Amino acid sequence: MITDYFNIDDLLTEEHKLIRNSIKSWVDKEVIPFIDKANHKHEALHHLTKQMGELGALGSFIPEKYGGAGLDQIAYGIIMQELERGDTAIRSTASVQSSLVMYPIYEFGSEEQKLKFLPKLATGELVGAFGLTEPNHGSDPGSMESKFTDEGDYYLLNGAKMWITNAPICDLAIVWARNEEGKVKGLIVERGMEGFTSPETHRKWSLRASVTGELVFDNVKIPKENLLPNISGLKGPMMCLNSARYGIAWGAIGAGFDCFNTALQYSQERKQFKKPISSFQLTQKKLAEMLTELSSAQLMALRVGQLKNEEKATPSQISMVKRNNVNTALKVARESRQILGAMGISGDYPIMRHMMNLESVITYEGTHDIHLLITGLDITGIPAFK
Ligand code: TGC
Ligand code: FAD
Repeated sequence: MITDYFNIDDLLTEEHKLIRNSIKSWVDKEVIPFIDKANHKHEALHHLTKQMGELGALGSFIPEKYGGAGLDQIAYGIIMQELERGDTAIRSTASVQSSLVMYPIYEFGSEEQKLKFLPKLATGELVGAFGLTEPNHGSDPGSMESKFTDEGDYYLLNGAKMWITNAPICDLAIVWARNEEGKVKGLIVERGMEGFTSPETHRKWSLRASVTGELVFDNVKIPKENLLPNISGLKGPMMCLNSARYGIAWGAIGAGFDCFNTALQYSQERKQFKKPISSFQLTQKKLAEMLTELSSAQLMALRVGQLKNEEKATPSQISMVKRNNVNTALKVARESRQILGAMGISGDYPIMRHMMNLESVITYEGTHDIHLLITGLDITGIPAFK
């Protein structure tokens, strides 16, 4: 098995390595033996969320005062990498909870909101969701239609969000909607509020061990203390996305290496024409190119992590690494599947499952093309998406 061609371990702290080993052992024991069946049955492994809380994998970068683990950004990345080696669905739950629910409450919330929600989100006692995408607005969230009005004692929320990870099972959702002045604001919508429903989206061929759904608001009364007070504008959800996209860049490495190592081992064992298929030049070309691209993805993720630790990472750098690393993992999954021949489509191996999952990852948190255009804007100063 090869996972570190450039001795990146030498750049990690002992704490980083300990964290990686503990998440890796947990994934080997609690995720890998059960995940193929969960995908076939289109069922989520909900009981894993609390276990991730015990491991410190929910809100790892949130200060300990609020129940987080108080770890740095590289530790967060390593956690996402190891979780996604198991399955994207597991990493998705951890990234939504950490970057899209705990992060906005921590960055934009009142002290009361932080104390009320963060410790229970950190343990997994509460499950959160993040509502930005709408039926008519995916890549262009700035045109969102969800809105709320000030009714004196409370806000009245109307609208709908679509394709929301963990919507059907969430206890609370961070929902982005416009106020009467047209400003985008964040609201904490809690399960049980009248008029709030969250139907499940069925028949997915990707992320089958994750629950996806809608968030529907029909005259939902939101207590005024549930408005996130310290943010206004699209910048709010976009800052959350910076954190989640960074984690995804690491997560993709985990899925990619799982495919690569499966293909490497298979190619050494499988014989055709009386020789291991790893001895053929075309197989070696595939393996060499995959390892080159995965190593480059690792180095990019680590560097963005260092910049994030110094609060210097730009949104465009994060877009570039999310796009590059997810695309790399998807290409590696496709090449690895070919090395296994027919066996590549079997649930006996993880490759096809990772490939199908990565087809969502290349779309969510900003599509492959939107991230390219963000880089284009950064280079030229011209937004080509408008
Ligand atoms: P634009 O006019 O460029 O910006 C509006 C305001 O937002 C600010 N901003 C950012 N701030 C921080 N970080 C970023 N990355 C930011 N991007 C924009 C910007 O400075 C401006 O602020 P201000 O103060 O001047 O008003 O916005 P636009 O409407 O032109 O859109 C730009 C675009 C297309 C790049 C952006 O909207 C985009 O990235 N679209 C993709 C949407 C997306 O990623 N959706 C993800 C939904 S969540 C999800 O998929 C979760 S999956 C989770 C899982 O299961 O793991
Ligand atoms: P569209 O925006 O309609 O794009 C369709 C195609 O058009 C894409 O190829 C896109 O690149 C292209 N395109 C769009 N605009 C341009 C342009 N200007 N120039 C060039 N090409 C363009 N959202 C949340 O808010 N919360 C979640 O928890 C969440 N979880 C998700 C889970 C899953 C499994 C999936 C699949 C999605 C999830 N999403 C979530 C939604 C996700 O963020 C959106 O699907 C994504 O942002 C793209 O939006 P869209 O699907 O509406 O595609």
